[in-house]
Amino acid sequence: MIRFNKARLVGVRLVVLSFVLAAFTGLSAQNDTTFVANGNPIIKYKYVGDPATMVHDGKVYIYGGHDECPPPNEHYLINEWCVFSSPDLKTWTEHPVPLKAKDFSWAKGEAWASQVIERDGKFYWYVTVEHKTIPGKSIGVAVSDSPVGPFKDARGSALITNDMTTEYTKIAWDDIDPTVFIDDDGQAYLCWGNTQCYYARLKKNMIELDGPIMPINLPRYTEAPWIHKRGDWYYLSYASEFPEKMCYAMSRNINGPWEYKGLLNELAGNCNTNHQAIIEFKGDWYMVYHNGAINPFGGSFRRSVCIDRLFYNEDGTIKRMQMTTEGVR
Ligand code: FUB
Repeated sequence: MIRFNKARLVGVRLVVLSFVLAAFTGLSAQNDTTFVANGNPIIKYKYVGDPATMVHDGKVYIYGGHDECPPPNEHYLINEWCVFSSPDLKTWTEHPVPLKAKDFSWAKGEAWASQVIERDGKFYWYVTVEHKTIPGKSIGVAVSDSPVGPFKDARGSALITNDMTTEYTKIAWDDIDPTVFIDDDGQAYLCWGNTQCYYARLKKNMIELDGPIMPINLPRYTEAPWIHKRGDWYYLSYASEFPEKMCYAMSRNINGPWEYKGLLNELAGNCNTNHQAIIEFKGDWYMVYHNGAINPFGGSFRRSVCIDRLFYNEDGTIKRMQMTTEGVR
């Protein structure tokens, strides 16, 4: 039998209370908070989903949405995005909340998936939000001089709205989950979509499209595209079916054709989405994703960020990732 003395009980209650406060009260991080990851999930004091990663100046940055839906409710309640940085994937710092969905004056709210990229010393954050006047989800872009913000709306209007893609699908939630990629020749691309995957060129200013929206047809595509490059291969990983598994395709050209290569990750534990990001850091490759593993409230709408190693075969294909509770360090 486990015996708690009074002081220990007070300590346990304080931990539980701070978790509940961080997770469900809508209180935003105000100061830097440093913690050491102890296996997966790496962030245990609040729920964060849809991790997007960036490596910059020797540090890994994770950007994700703060899942705030209190149990027993089961829906997305995400008002703000969070940012975490680490020099070694072990010691992490959460920085003050750098961006909220309502920082976009034209948005109703709903901070869904996003990604940050650096260009010429500025950081561009592509986000999914619900538009106030154009029904459906939209993609906006915010900018900052620092990877940890604060970020501000870079355009004053949405970059992508639902009415721009109705020739491909009539649903209101297809324009979500932006991923951004800058090719070796400096050309930037935005790729996104639910049900249908889209991509378009971005101008050098990173805040305007530079050409038409084009479809990418991928087998059993659901959402969450992520583009990365290794050697001469381009990789497009994505969530497939529902509940989601991660799949991927490869190409020698960013414009395709994309060849489907199969499963990258099985269903994430206790969560119907998986939302991956892939990075190379200090010579090793990692997949950052979410699951619903935190007891007792974790689940599809209270998600947690995990990191595991990714390994390639000689021919450039990727080995099936193994999700672990031990994590990477
Ligand atoms: O966080 C809301 C949605 O859940 C994201 O946009 C999808 O990728 C899924 O993870």
